[in-house]
Amino acid sequence: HAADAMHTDLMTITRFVLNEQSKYPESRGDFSILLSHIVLGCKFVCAAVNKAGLAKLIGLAGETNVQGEEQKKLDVLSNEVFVKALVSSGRTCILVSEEDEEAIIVEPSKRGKYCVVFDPLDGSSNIDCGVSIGTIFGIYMIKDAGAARLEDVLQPGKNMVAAGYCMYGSSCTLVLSTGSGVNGFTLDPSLGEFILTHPDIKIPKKGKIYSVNEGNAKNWDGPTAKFVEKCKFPNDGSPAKSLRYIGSMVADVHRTLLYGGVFLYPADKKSPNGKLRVLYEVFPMSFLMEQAGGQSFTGKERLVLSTGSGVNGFTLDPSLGEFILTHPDIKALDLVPKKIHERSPIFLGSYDDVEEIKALYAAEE
Ligand code: AHM
Ligand code: MG
Repeated sequence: HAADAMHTDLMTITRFVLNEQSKYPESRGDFSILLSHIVLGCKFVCAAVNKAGLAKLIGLAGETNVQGEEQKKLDVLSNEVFVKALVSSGRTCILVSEEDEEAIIVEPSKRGKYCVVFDPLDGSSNIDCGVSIGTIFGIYMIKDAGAARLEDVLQPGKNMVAAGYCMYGSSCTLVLSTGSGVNGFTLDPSLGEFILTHPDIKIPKKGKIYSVNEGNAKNWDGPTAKFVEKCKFPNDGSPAKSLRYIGSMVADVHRTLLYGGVFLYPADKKSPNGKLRVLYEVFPMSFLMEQAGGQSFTGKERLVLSTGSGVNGFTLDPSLGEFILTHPDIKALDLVPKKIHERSPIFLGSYDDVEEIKALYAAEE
């Protein structure tokens, strides 16, 4: 039986990635080694998150630990674990973490060709009430690890070789793309292994859900406001969409990926660049969305015109007095970040729904 085979032929994440890599004869297994260190970090954070409530109780009883130190905050602890796991893999040269102001340039003796950008524990304001939180990561590869420079991570998201997230929810789920589709793995706690449970994830072409912090509505720009209005009061006979917003990007994006719909963190008057960070939030999630057949848009490009077949970007050439096509089909993954902690507005999800948002921004010009 197929079901029996599923239970006895376990496709672990390690086996899956080794299989994928074997398609490239030049591959020396570096990526698999790097990934196994990321997976270790995820397992550690998963265990720590599950014990968080308990640790608090123990902390209350014992006040401080043996060394007389206060309990480390979970996001600080997660960052330390990931940084150490990534450096000790011997496969990284530059690390950018949401928790660290500066990029970490790995010491020469431990360097490898990968740059990893990550948010070790996103949504940490949700920890104390037990809501799902997650780790987000993106991976770039450079040619010469010896000459690693900060510019090597200031690259558009489309140059990433892999991206993923791990969600610490009712189960622990790791979603990964190495550039050929998206696959989801669930941690089997009894084995301590991530098992392939969601092969080849494809986002529905159109969804029934929108996900946004509507408390910011008074500060939204026109196209964002129009889009959300349309979700609630569609004027084309389609049914109204449901609103789901957890306030934890990994959980909101995970639901969007599986059920379809859109997730947006738009610009507003108070935060003209939105809230989410380009390198380790916007890029990895956009990469996964595109790989799953959805799309991702920043809404930020001002010079956008509709040509009837989708949306294209044109820039006015003042010497010619003509609009020249410069950004065919503007995508979030085309952004080139200038700073490691740069922010951008983001609209991502089902292909058709994002297409609607793009059209509203195009009509604005
Ligand atoms: P954080 O990095 O400080 O945890 O903030 C990021 C989180 C995302 O997980 C989530 O999508 C967003 O902030 C929610 O923001 P808001 O509370 O403004 O809706
Ligand atoms: Mg974050």
